[in-house]
Amino acid sequence: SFPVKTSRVVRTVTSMASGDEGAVFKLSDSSLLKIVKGDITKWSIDGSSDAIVTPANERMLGGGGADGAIHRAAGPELRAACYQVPEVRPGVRCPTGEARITPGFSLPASRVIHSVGPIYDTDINPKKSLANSYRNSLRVAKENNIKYIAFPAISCGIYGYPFDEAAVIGISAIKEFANDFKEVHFVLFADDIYSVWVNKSKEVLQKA
Ligand code: AR6
Repeated sequence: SFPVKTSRVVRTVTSMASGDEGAVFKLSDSSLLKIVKGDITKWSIDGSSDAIVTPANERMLGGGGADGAIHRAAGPELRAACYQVPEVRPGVRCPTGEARITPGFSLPASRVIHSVGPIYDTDINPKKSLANSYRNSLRVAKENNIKYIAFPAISCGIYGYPFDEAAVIGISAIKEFANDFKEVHFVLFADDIYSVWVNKSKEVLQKA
């Protein structure tokens, strides 16, 4: 599922093939959830109906973590496109729990969906905010005819969300949109998060 465009990507494919192929679950008769280890900036299925989700902040002009990596890989046009997104109040382009869409520019994926998860320690209702972040990302994707979408573990890095609870919320939200996508992927950077996601998917979904 990773595009073979540069030597860096080839290495990703090689390590995937020699190690873990990921885990596949059924969302519906016509759609799958795939959980893979990897770098979401490299992900694409067809470059036209696919999108990656970036775990953004409310300003939406880039940052660290996955969002920083995505902005670097997309190139400066992504920040320029984000800058054009209207502010809903000073310094806020995307309130927590909401989502916005831009082109992917130099990324292999066609679009980027910017969504803001909760800061776990300060959000009044982090469960609700995280569920909203997933649901609104999926809703925006659906409205834009996206058929393949990849998520990272939103809020599970800098924003400090506990992995177990985040996994259940993410997987359950995706299940609500079971008929709207051909494939939904989680592209997870680290072994510990990957294991939590696979185990929680076994609880919430059927193995494909
Ligand atoms: N591919 C996939 N997953 C990644 C990648 C990657 N290339 N890089 C990191 N991760 P984080 P948050 C994982 O911190 O907690 C930014 O500054 C990472 O290991 O990226 O929602 C934004 O601008 C972790 O499991 O997002 C916001 O200010 C997961 O992605 C803030 O961070 C999410 O970690 C958002 O924090």
